[in-house]
Amino acid sequence: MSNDAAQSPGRRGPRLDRLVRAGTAAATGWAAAAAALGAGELVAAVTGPDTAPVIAVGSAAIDLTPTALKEYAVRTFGTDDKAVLLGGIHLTTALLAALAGVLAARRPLLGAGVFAAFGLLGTWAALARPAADTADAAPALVAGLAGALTAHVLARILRATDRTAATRPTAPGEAPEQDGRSKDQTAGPVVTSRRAVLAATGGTIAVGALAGVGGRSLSDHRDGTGAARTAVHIPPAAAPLPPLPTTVHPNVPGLSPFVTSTADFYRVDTALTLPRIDPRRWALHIRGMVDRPLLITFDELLREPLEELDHTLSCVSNEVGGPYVGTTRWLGASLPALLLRAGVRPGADQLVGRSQDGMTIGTPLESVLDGRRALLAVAMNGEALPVAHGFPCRSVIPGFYGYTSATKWLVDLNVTTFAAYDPYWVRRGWDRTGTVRTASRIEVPAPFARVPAGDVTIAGTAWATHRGVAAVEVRIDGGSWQEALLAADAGADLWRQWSCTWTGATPGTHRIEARATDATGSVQTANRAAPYPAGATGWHSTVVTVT
Ligand SMILES: Nc1nc2c(c(=O)[nH]1)N[C@H]1C(S)=C(S)[C@@H](COP(=O)(O)O)O[C@H]1N2
Ligand SMILES: [Mo]
Repeated sequence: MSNDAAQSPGRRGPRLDRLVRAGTAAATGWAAAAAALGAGELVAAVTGPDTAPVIAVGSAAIDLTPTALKEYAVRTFGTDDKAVLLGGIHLTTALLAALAGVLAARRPLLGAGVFAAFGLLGTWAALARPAADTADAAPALVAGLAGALTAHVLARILRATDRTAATRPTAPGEAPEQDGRSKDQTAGPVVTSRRAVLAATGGTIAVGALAGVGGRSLSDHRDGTGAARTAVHIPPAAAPLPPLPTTVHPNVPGLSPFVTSTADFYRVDTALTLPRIDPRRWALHIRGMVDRPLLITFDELLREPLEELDHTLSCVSNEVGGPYVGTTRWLGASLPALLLRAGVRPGADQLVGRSQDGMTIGTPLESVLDGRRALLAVAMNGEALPVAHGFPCRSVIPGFYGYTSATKWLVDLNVTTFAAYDPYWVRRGWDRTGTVRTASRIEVPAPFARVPAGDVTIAGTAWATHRGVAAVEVRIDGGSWQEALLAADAGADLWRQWSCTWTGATPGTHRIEARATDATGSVQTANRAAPYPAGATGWHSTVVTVT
């Protein structure tokens, strides 16, 4: 090597040069990832949005996540848990893609291999979905191929540039012409080809992003669920319920409304992309231990006499005092009536609902058939179910948490036994019955509120779904219990709101506690238990400052 070559392009050159080169290599990795994800989205426009590689991997991650971590995620991120998961997957992808790019710059085949391997991982994830078919493998396979190819090509361009940079100054014949006195001239062609690499990289990223966005909007466009939902005409109930009396709600500012608006209704599920179901193609199987298996289309379901049910749905993952609970007027066909028509055979003790995306939810059959009103619901609050809440049909069975009763996007009902089948959450260690535990929540004053001394209004909501709430008591700073005033009782399947006056509140920090008694006479336990495995227990408490 000539002296010029060793020195060029300057003393701190080699290190800076290596850094720039690594950065460029990392960028080629990102370009390959963009190409891969873009290609995956394009193919997913045909095979369905939930088969796109990131979504498929995310869904597999949700199913594989240990229960403790899932609980932590729900507790920490609430309804944002999915956004956090997707963010994490994208960040990990970006890091790994950068590493793969750097690797590819040394060994193009190895770098390409990393993308191929991730393509296979995505393929496995897509096929591992409970409702997967073979075509679902396509997006990740194509993504892996696109990523590997792009990584390989870009790495070779990068290496070609390196060779130009390394060889040009040492070429004996060229050195005087190219080099002359100026090092800038040496750098000239090198910089130009670096630019070529960057242009190729940037171009690929742009094309990948375009393909991704295009693929997404294509699948949104292809999906007619929104229009189909708007077109659905839900008939009225055969015997409509009277409106709820206004006396169910104590008129206390800050207290949640008695009926939860659909927009405010909590959403909990494992679906990274919402299942899109065309009601014209939807049908529900009722099968298993029955004399006459049924297959019911959506039109047939709507021709059943529809019933209304005022009901408070709650989630087993709700912490004491938490937000995952809501009250709505459901409308749907009678679930017990359809089960009787199918003819349940003796010995069956579990009813397992399965959703279009493969979720399974099991309910004690005896409870479904004990005379309580239970629905195959098609509407809430007077409108067709929103897609997020199970359109076109979900089950609603009072008395149980959502995870053992309220299958959204329901397509199959299997009459079976507890011995024969463990549904999704039971396989993860959750209680197989999922009876709603008695709960009371202090809503007014808000936690850490500052309130003026004197008489302070306390109000909240209590529920013991299907048993009903008989009493709520409140105490201050561990003193004696004071009975709260219960608002009107609208039925055992509904929560009950309450209020009371704390007279003579004195300045300082105080703790308010509340406990409910259900209609069986059982007082809510003080023992604090976490949601896992059968629902949180313990009294809700709020700390306020009286000024
Ligand atoms: N298909 C499907 N149905 C599901 C779930 C789910 O993950 N997938 N989650 C269940 C749980 S845990 C609850 S609490 C309720 C929540 O219903 P919502 O989102 O309409 O409030 O849906 C239940 N039904
Ligand atoms: Mo839940």
